[in-house]
Amino acid sequence: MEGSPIPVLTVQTAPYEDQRPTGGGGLRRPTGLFESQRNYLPNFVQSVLSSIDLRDRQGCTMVVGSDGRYFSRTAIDVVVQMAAANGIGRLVIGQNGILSTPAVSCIIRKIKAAGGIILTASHCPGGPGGEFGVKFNVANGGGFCLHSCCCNFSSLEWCLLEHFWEVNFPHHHPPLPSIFSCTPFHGTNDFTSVKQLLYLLLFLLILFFMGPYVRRVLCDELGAPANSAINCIPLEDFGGQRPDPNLTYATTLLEAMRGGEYGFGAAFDADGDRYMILGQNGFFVNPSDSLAIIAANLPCIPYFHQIGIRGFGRSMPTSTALDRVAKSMKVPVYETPAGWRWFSNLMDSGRCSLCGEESFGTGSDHIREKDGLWAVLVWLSIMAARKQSVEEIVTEHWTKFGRHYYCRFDYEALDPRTAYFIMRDLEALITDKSFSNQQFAVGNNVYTVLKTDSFEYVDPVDGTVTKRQGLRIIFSDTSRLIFRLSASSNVRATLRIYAESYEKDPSKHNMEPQAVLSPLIAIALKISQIHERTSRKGPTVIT
Ligand code: G16
Repeated sequence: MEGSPIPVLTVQTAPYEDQRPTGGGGLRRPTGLFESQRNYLPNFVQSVLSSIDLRDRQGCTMVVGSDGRYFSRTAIDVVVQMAAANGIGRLVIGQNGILSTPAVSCIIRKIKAAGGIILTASHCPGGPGGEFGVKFNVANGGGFCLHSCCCNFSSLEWCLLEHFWEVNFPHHHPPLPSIFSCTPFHGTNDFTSVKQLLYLLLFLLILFFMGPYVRRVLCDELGAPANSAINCIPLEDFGGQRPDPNLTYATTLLEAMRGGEYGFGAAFDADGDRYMILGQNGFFVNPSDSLAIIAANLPCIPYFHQIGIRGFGRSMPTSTALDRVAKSMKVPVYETPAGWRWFSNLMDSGRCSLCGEESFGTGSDHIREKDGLWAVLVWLSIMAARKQSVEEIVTEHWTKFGRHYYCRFDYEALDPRTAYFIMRDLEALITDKSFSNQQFAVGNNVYTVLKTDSFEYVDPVDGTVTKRQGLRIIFSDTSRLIFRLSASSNVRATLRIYAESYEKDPSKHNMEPQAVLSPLIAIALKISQIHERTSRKGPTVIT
């Protein structure tokens, strides 16, 4: 076997129209499509591999990991065989095929790989009836959006490799699949005080495939009791649960925390980039608040002593709570379109130290992905440094900066044409001159339109202009309504409505977000006519 060339097999194929890039970071579809459509996965993998310049591809190293969901092993087989035929020199694969998205980003950077392929559908359900997906990260560790190459080839090349799961290939040429421990590097902190805290604080983490990471980092290294981590064994169907860390789907955690026994609770999504934090009695930390609170407490985190705080980033729909903190710290804030990849340029150019999105993602420039476990470790560090509970930290933050009430309504699985026309008509309405200064009276509230636009992002690093990233209505009291179409949804469309309002008065900080935001939501429903036009009675998910 040593040094022997591996025969390459050429297979004819035809493009899939639905794999053309739509602006999302990768491909996410029902698992059944990957299983039943000929070459559905190989076509996309070929697009990914072809997007790497031939000179960079020959003999390079790539990282491969999955969230362990159903079809992952089959998919890794495909990736390995196609990588071999496409000249990749070495593949670094997670143990049992598992690596979280932040771990892939971290490993790519540490070992200077050309890129990585992550087999995950993130927070979407797994199993044969669930979803599957492929993401591609490039040499800086950040996610990449394929532009055009999905349909530019008519054949695929394979190397027929067998048994690479079991066999070590020390001298094989090419490739060298090396199995990598899936629990690397979380070294951005000093955890002495967190260790002390974990002896005092009963906490509960709900995990899907994050078990290996949590066991190693939180239980083995930091001494959290083993029984504080639940759902630790990676399952192909996530035990029938949806691995989506929010109040709608992480109900097991919510119920357990409501019992009052535990002081800290966290949930992750399947690929470990999203997280949700709950305090005792189920106290919910809104992700936009979490970002602002982490920003305000960065001096508790030793990593930021070393590198300094250069700037903050948030996606446009994320609440402006971060902006108040940034102003007080005299740190710039970059407002980007939704999606983590927009932060990459900012971090690569040294402009951004911490960033986040309302969709339960926070991270820093230690890697180029959002990092759920990192965010949990930061929260534990803040609690240890301040010797306060989750609720005390959040309410003190509101008292100091004011509270940004926030919620998001998702209308999922809409007919794409209907969703498109709703957005088109809404854009025409709100960008019409007659809409500015318009007043909306709802109950005792009157909202005056201050500014409207279709959000456009000018990348401060390379000057690239990206248009039509969501419709924004900003009212004179700084309340905001945002409408956008999801870029990561399936063949059906998802329309999201985001509502935000600001309350400075601490005596009004204990209200239910949906009650506070109901007048704004009423305006959103009225101007979009979404219920009338979709025959829906309400959103599918509220976060
Ligand atoms: C959604 C969220 C974005 C997020 C993206 C990818 O996009 O709104 O904030 O960046 O998912 O998340 P993940 O990496 O966990 O799959 P969209 O376009 O559907 O709103």
